Amino acid sequence: MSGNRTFTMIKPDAVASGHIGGILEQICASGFKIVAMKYTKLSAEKAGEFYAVHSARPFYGELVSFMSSGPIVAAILEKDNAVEDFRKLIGATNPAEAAPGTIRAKYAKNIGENAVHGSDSDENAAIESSFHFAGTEIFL
Ligand code: IDP
Ligand code: MG
Repeated sequence: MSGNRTFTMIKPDAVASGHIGGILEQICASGFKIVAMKYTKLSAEKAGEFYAVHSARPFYGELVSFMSSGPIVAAILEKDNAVEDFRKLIGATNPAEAAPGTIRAKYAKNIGENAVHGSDSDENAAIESSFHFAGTEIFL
């Protein structure tokens, strides 16, 4: 059975462009409940750790530098089938391929600066949530 939580970040490009409100509005209107949230900034070291799974990819350096370039909003979201439904809501990694109306189609600049993160599995949702939040920062 699939889990009911996922983890997201509004990335530095979307924060800098003033889209925090629009993105959170769309997330909530799509049936997700925010159970944890913070406005924060990743150091290059923390961004590198978060994306360690991509360390062999050619874009890793660029990704780490982008994700530590400015503040982000990190959040844990709750909904039935959260991981899959949220990936649908954000759209494809490359906004040129993202379905119309998805968050990335509306707000992403390009394949790197693509507005939002969404966990790709229940296991990673749990790992990523505990990377950013203590148990005392999660409210049901
Ligand atoms: P996802 O965010 O849709 O799960 P992943 O393949 O897990 O996509 O890649 C993680 C992040 O790395 C992407 O969201 C994007 O910011 C960045 N990224 C992925 N592919 C590229 C690329 O080809 N060039 C630059 N950045 C990329
Ligand atoms: Mg991914």
